[in-house]
Amino acid sequence: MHKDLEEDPADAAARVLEASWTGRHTVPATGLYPHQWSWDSAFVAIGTRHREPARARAELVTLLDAQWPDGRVPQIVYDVERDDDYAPGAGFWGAGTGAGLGAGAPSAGTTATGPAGRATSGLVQPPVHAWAAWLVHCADPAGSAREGFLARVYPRLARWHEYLHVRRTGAVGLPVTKHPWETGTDNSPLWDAALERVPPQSRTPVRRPDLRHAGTGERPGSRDYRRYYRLAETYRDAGCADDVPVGFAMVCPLFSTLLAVSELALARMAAALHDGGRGARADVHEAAAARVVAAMDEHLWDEELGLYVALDDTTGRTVRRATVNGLVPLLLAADLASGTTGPATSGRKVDAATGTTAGTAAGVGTVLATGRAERLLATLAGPGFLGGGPYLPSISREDPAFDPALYWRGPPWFNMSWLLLRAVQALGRDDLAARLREHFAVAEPEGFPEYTDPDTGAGRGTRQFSWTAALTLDVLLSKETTALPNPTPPSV
Ligand code: 2M8
Repeated sequence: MHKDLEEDPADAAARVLEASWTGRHTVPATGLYPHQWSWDSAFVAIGTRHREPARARAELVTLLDAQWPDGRVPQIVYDVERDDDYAPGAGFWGAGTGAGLGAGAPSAGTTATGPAGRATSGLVQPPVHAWAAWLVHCADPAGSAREGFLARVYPRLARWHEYLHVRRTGAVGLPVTKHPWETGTDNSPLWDAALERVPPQSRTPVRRPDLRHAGTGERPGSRDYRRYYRLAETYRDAGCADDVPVGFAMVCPLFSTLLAVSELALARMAAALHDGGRGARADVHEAAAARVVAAMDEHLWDEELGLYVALDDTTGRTVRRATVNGLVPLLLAADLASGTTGPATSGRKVDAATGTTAGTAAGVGTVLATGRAERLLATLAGPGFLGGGPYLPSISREDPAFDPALYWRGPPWFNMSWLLLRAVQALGRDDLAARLREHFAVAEPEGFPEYTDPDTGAGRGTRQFSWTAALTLDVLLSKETTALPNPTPPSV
């Protein structure tokens, strides 16, 4: 396009989202990912809320309409018309045929069943939804109130978290993922050792329509895919019941952090709904968040690496790899419960200037243990991450698996830059915030790629990727400096 005719980046981002909107939800990418994905929709709503708040609300409501009776929010809600374009498809889960798990099969023993009439995967994804719902509400409180949005989504989100707390909590009191697809960071080296134990054979033939849209050097290999299928088959054949071991049970610091932030978002919603006499209890959610963070602090912290690591719930051993997943807990270093960057009114105190925490009382606002925030900031600024190149890599440049092109094994992702941006903004670290914003400056020129090269910022994976566009829109338009802001006052 001629320079004079160049589009405003926010308009360009909004156009990507418009093009991927199906009328009920937004697809992550029209070619590679033609269905509704769980955490993608949450990130999409965070961006869409600025220009189309009603659409952002609809995005989340559509996803929650596919919630299973047991409370889980599925990884994928299939568009059965496009079942050949992505694998595994709805048929794999027995859905779309009217007889399978994702189509509301009758319950047998511990077998879980999907929502009637909806074709879904039986897996889940990281619980960023309640946080997204709160941000969506804050952007347009009047529209949200008109639609009764909070009252509509709060009970479903609370049941989703309850599913994670009750059915998915492992030996150390943290949520367990049953498949790399559940972590959202599928190909991360954090899952390598556990995946090695899974036989690389599946009964279902592996189809790879994804390779029509991205290079083989950018996507997981065929051996990994056979293991992915094998694991998914095992879980499916056990009726997606969570008391049957499937051979993969991993605790992830990213997943756990998002659960804690989302619990605090539920606490904000409960407080907002309380006036309406709906009986929602903020203190219950705050206590749940505090429990998750205390368990992370006790079981996932790696003093030598200076960040949080994953844990194999089967062996009880940590996976000592430095990845961006382990930096995301920095979100919990600011006082999220009060919605300010000042010291917490309860719990551990944070020094807003240094980001350090002090005190050890189990609190609900600022919850990371003493000194952790400072260490995390140093690791983020250090040679493995922002100190080693212009953009935030998905794993440390010092990790032996670091690969600048391979999906989740090096390339920077925009959702990770966004999560860390929110964290450092709340801690008043404008220097690091400016560094993270640089990633969003390449989004529009590179065609809103799925991820980028860590050194040049060149686009990788698919293009016109929805969460890249949505989070770019948020970075351009949001004035919030905390993860859990207060609702925008009506303009006069
Ligand atoms: C990627 O994961 C899917 C499986 O869920 C895949 O590789 O086919 C991941 O990047 C995941 O985080 C994302 O939600 C999904 C859709 O964008 O794609």
